[in-house]
Amino acid sequence: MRKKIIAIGATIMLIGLLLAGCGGGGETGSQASTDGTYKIKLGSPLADSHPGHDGFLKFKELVEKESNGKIKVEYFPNAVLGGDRELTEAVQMGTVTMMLSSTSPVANFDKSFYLFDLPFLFPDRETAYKVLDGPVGQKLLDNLSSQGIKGLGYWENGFRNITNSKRPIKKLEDLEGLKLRTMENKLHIAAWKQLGANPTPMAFGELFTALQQGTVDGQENPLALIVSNKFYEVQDYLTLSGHVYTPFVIMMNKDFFDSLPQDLQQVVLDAVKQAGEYQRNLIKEQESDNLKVIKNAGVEVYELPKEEKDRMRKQLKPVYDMAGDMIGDPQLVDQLVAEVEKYSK
Ligand code: KDG
Repeated sequence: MRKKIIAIGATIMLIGLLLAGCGGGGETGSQASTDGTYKIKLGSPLADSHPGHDGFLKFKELVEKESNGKIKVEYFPNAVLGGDRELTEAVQMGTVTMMLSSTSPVANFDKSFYLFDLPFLFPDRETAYKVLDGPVGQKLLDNLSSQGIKGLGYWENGFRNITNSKRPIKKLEDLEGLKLRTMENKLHIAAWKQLGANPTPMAFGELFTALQQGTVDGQENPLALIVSNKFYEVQDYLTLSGHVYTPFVIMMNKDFFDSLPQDLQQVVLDAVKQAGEYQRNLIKEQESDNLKVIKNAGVEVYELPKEEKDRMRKQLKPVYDMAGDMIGDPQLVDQLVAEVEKYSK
């Protein structure tokens, strides 16, 4: 009997050790270890061929150097720890310390994030940067704290473009009935319905297979993701529509961030900012090469004319009207629109 109890005890201890080693539930908040160092378990849903990966390598290098080795970053790219939703939940629980997500699925955690899902909002990426790095962007980051998340900053996902394997999309009517994968976001779904498409929300991790098997006709994403996840290999047409600008938001477990001494908090914030500038530049630099990769693979490429963008914007009026209610803060929408106007002059 005694032997049996000892064996059970040893098994429980072993499971505990394994869980701790895997960054399991016991690691919530991951405060300082006994030697005063901190470990950031960093998960990225991006492929290691995406500039977001270079951004995280830069973040790791900066944080480890500037903290004089007091912070160590253990980095897991290629969605090995999960996609946007799983990683956001893991960061809330503290089983993952830090991650990146498109802002659109984050609206399921804090509805103010629907703000960036308004189609044709930003005229160019410079305006987007100014708004994101200004008071409106900061307000949204602060809103995450009620979810147990510290919002650290924004990097670039980018302007989204439509790909599909049915037909060229040159005008609004061409979208009619197109089975289009969207992010899991009510505003995106409403917008695509309003434009006549048949939106199918789906996790990003399932998308390549869905396109390959024809479960959906198409999808929409920035060029960097179309290339790094090889969607161009299973799609025939690309329309440069730039219909919405999606940022990436960098998030950290709030208890972990709060447990850092102030100087190390600043090291983390500065590294996110610096690595973000680096990542934004890489995306810009690689844009024309990405387009070449897509064209060379035999994909037909179209530029959506301005008149068609204007027609789509007009068609989307009911969606803009309902956005205020979805976001639950009409003043914030007004502030955003005013900032966009101010910066885009
Ligand atoms: O790994 C990519 C994901 O982070 C995802 O957010 C990208 O924009 C995206 C999408 O379409 O899901």
